[in-house]
This record gives sequence, structure tokens and C-alpha cells, in this order.
Amino acid sequence: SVTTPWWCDAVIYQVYPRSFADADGDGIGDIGGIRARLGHLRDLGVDAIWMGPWYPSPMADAGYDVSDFRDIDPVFGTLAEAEALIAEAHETGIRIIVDIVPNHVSSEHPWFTAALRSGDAPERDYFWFRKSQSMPTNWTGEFGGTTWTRTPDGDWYLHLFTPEQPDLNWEHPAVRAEFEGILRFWFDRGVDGIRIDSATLLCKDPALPEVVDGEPHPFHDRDAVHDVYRSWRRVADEYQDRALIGEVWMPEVERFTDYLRPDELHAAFNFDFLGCAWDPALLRACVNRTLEAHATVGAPPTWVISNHDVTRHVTRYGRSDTTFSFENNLDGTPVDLELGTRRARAAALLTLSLPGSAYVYQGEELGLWENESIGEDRIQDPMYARRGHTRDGCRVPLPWSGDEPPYAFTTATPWLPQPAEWKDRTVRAQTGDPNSMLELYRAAIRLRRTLSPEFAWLGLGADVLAYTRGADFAFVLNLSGFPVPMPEHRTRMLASGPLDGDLLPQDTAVWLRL
Ligand code: TEU
Repeated sequence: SVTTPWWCDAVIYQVYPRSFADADGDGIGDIGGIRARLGHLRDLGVDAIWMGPWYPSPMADAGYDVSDFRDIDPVFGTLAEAEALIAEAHETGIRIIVDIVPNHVSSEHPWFTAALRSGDAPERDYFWFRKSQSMPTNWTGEFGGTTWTRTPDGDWYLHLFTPEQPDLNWEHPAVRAEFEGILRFWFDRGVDGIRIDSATLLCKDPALPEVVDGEPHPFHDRDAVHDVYRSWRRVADEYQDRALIGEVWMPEVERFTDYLRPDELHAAFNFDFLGCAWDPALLRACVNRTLEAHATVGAPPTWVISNHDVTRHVTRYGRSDTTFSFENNLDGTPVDLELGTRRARAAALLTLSLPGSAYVYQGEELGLWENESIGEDRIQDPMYARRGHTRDGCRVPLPWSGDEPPYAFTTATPWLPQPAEWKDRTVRAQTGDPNSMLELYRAAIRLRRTLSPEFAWLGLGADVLAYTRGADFAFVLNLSGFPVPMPEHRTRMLASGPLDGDLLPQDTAVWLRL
């Protein structure tokens, strides 16, 4: 019988290892904590876990500065513990995806320390070193500021992120061979998929031209990068059922789907919802754009409403339309958390009933909001110094139980402060409460398995987002300013909020059995 590959309709839960659960009492999450709390993910019903970077790292960018891709940072545990976690997850029916960061390494990676030691070191060619009086280009980095730093011998090296993250030279065969070896290392340990960090940035124009409108970009989405993923696909295909999932920030749909050609990636994150305000026309356009783009490729649509880089969606949706942004505000822009929570519940029913694969960022199943009041002295994100906003507010440790911080996340002080108002948002407080965000996610994840793959819009007016999945299911979300009637149905499977008889109130979504 023909079965759909697992990544085509999976619910994939993003674990941010620093903030999931701390077993060894240092205030930072670890593998021991994840193993101890695997039951939460089993009860939630997710198909796979995407593990944020857990490799040895000086943590200049929360582990996205890797110094050894074949080991585990001691703050998180050991390789043996990682292997045990993979085995336990598999026994629980949960697959594991690891995060690979191929654009750059840590400045403490042995390749880079060797490159710094001498101008003749062969490792210099693994990076982008340049001799030049002044900065080789005027490129702006992904976190703002320059992309070049000068070494003590006067040469410059390229870094699209922080100076602690030197960019690799993907023109060099040794770099390519190394990463193919790293993929095999993790596939051999049983991991089911790879999340590819900054997937569009790897290849640079060796002539290092300036960024000019209308000219091919010197480092973003260059054609050469596809050759890298073709070779990675050949590696993945040596194994069974392994998925390559790209972090592809790509506004142009045709360029986005190029990454999903049959001999390249199996899936790519669709970030459209992150920048989309709570507005019927915009939301509908996001869904249409994504479904149309994927109709022409074999890869599944993916749906992401939060991740570790953007403001949590309870907070985004609680901002007024004029202040909507996915960047963190520390300037006191008012947020209506009740409104944001109501919309977040409806958004969960939306993303979990769209065809394709859905991502759940840890804590969204608890309805966590952004911590926008982290004191300046506690901010860890290197982006803060360069751009004046921080991603730390969405990276705050999870609340498990108890009435106050640290909510059983740790026995020590959590590495980032948790709000004092999360006592209703702990896993313990929400378990068994039919009105909680957690129970809504559990039910939706369970019931989505019964949905037919057939998607069709249902015309209920411009301000109502509605569609069917096959003949017996309808989703309806009311984005108008007043209650609207629901289509005739046999059973109400789920509702994101209280209903008004047969009327669906504003900002409320339902799943109906027709
Ligand atoms: O992010 C890549 C990326 O494109 C970011 O610059 C993104 O646009 C920004 O964070 C949005 O606010 C990945 C990781 O997800 C991020 O956490 C890392 O810092 C970055 O790569 C460097 O490895």
C-alpha cells in the first residue's frame, strides 16, 4: 500500500533545549530534562521533535555558533544521553529532527582557530578571508552592522551574523565533504530529519560585489546553493524515510519552491504567517499563496505561527494592527493579552486543520506570551546590541507546575526570567481543564488525523475564513466584527471559544462535522 511520507502531514514540535526543562539544576534546560518530560510530548500527540542546536558551542548566539557538530555541549549533556533520547523518543513513536547550521561555525571551531593561527593555514580557504586596506564590501549583516572583522594580521573575514560566527566557504570541497559526513553521523544515530539553518545564505559570489537592486544577490539565494542540497539529498536517500527541511526565508514563491524540487529538500518552513497581521484578507492570501505554491511541487505545505526568532503570537495578535510586527518591543507598546489569547486559540485550529505539516513552538501549546520586560542586564541575544530588539522574550523557560517562577523548570534561577503571571499557564494547571490552551492543542492534534486531504474554500463572506476538508469537515473562523451563523453540521468537534447558540462570535474558530 502507498503511504504518505511522515513529514507530509506531521505535527512537528520545536524544542528549544535551553528552555524546555532543566534536570541538572544549573538553570539551563538539558537532555535529561527533555527525557524526563517526554510524557508531555506523548500526551500532546506530536509526531516529531525538532531539537534546536545542542552541540558544543561558546553560545555567542544561543548554540547557533557550533564548535563541534559531532558531539553535545556539556550544558545539555552527553552524546550517550542524546542517543538515549533518540531511542526513547522512537519507543514513544516520536521522530527526531536535529538542527544543522551550515552557513557558519563558531570562531572557536578548530578550523577557524587553525585559520587564525597562520596566514598560510589551509583552513583559511574554508572561510572568506580577504586582504584589503578597507572593508572588502559594505554588506549589512543579518543582525545589522558590518559583515567583516579584521584579524590581528590585518586580514578581514566574513560573517553574515556575529563576528563569533565566521561564514564557511561552500566553494571548497572540504567544506562540502565535512557536512556530508555530519549528516551521515546523525542519520547513523537514527535521526529522522535535518533542519537546515539559514538555508539560502550558504553560497557567496567569490567576486564579492556590493548588493545592487536588480543584480544577482552576492549571498542570498544564489543558484549555486541548490547544488549543495542536491548532494545532501543523495546522502539522505542512502537512508530510509529521512527528511531535509530548510529554513528558507524567501518572499518570491518561485524561488522558494526551487528548494523543493524532487532532488532537493523534502520540505521548507513557510514563514508567511509570522509577518501576517490578524486580518481576513491577509490571512486568506497567506493560505492561498502557500497552497498554490505547493500545488506544483511534491513537498507538503508547512505552517508556522511561532518560533525562537519572533515575538510569540499571543503577543503579536494582542497588538493593535498599527503596531503589528514580529519583532520584540521593549518600548511598552500596549498588548491586549486576552485578545491575543483568544486569537491564538483560533489560530491553532486554523494551522492544525490546513493540509500539510504543522509546527508547534514549545510553549505555544500553553498559550505563553512574549516576555517583554526582561531587564537589560539579563538580555542574552547578540541581536540586541546591533538592532535594539531581542529574541529572548520568546525563549523564556517553560512553566511546568507551581504558582510562581521557576514553575518547576529548574531548582535554580532560570537563565531567562519567567513572568510572575504564568501560574495559570503551567502544564499542570491546564491538564484536564477543557477550556485550556493545552487541552485544545491535544484535542486538535488528535482529531486532525481524521481529516481528508481534500481542501476547498467555503464561501461565507469576505470576513469569514472557511474551508472544507472532504465532504464531512468544515473549518470556520469569524474575523468580522459581529457574530456570524455557522454552516449546518452534525457535530461540533472543537471550538476555540464560547459560542452564542448557532452563532460564531468574533475571533472564534470551530471544527464542524458535516
Ligand atoms: O536564523 C536565520 C535568520 O534568517 C535570522 O536572521 C532571522 O531572520 C531573524 O532571527 C529573525 O528575527 C537562524 C536561526 O533561526 C537564528 O536563531 C540564528 O540566530 C541564525 O540562524 C544564525 O545561525
